[in-house]
Amino acid sequence: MITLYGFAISNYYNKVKLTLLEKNIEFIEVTVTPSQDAALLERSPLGKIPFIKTESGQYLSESQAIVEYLEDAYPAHPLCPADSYERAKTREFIQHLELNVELIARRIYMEAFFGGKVSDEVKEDVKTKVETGLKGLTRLLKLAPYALGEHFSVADIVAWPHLQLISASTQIIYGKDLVAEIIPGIDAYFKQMEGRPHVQKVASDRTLALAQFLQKK
Ligand SMILES: N[C@@H](CCC(=O)N[C@@H](CS)C(=O)NCC(=O)O)C(=O)O
Repeated sequence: MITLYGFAISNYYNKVKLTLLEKNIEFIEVTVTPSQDAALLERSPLGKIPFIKTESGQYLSESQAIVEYLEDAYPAHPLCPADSYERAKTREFIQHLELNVELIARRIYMEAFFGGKVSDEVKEDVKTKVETGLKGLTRLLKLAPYALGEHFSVADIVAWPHLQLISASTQIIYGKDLVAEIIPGIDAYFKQMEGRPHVQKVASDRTLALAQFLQKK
């Protein structure tokens, strides 16, 4: 059985967890926090989560590599289009969202969610770049009704946890939700996604994990 390591408040962890659930792959979860511990670095080269242990006992990190491994190794319940161009378009969407939006917004999470402080310069820089990134994303997004069209795909599995977090963090830091402002129809999309039983499971585990995390602080 696959083992998924990490914690349920992480959007990257939830991307892999939702993939496992939607593909109906059996797995167990082991809570691990990121660290520079030698034993962890053996399994995840930068000490980040999520990472998995495969059924044959091999470790793999980086959520996108994991998702693609799961798609290749467990072809039932496919989450990527069969057509090569459409597959590449799905990857293009994911890379754009992660590199040009999520990784940038991540710089304000420390203040938005974890009681830290971020300078005004960083906040301004993040705002400009996230707005640009989100505007680019709207040129790829279809929301018809899924992220990239008629079919639920890995694009939805990535869009849901990342966009929700970016939406919440920008609301807290800027007093306005940049995601809702720039992507018309995103609230209806979130609601539709939350109608899916596996999304509900990931969301309720996240709520529980967040409450436990805040209690420990
Ligand atoms: N590119 C990585 C990002 C994973 C990531 O940033 N994970 C965060 C938790 S959400 C982490 O481990 N942070 C600790 C660190 O950056 O040292 C992936 O897709 O898996």
